Amino acid sequence: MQHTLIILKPDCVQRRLAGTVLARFEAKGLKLVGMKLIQVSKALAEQHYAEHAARPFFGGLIDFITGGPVIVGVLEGNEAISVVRNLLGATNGAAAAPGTVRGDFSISKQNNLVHGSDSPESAAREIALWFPEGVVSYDIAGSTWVFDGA
Ligand code: IDP
Ligand code: MG
Repeated sequence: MQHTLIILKPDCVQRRLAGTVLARFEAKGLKLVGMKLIQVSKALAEQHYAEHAARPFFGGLIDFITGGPVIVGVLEGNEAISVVRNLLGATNGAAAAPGTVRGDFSISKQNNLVHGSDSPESAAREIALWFPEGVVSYDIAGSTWVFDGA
């Protein structure tokens, strides 16, 4: 089972699409093991997006992600990292495939609603950064109907 970090970005919260997006993750079979609504500090935003520090859009991206509260969470499930990335779709909402979160709800490169970790290394780094207190371990009754181990 993998863990992956999701961030429902300020546009998602402000557009009141958080429940809609979370419903898609739950319906897929992913389990929430961490979740909180927070106002992100500039320092945390810059750490999270450190790999993009030299990009021309970096300043705007930091303003965007700190421009309103976000809901940050950790999802658990079989192949959770790639499953979430596939549910999100391409970075540019205008090009993302219909049926994906970005393809259905975003028409922007920046305001694309949700972040998902892109690799096991990123997931480990991001979960430690956003959830230093750790996540919750629990069982969901009947989970073998969702994933049988194969
Ligand atoms: P990802 O979120 O699909 O992994 P990245 O390339 O890692 O995409 O970029 C991180 C975030 O930076 C994107 O989700 C988006 O919000 C923003 N971003 C990416 N490319 C651009 C751009 O060309 N202009 C403005 N914002 C961008
Ligand atoms: Mg990325």
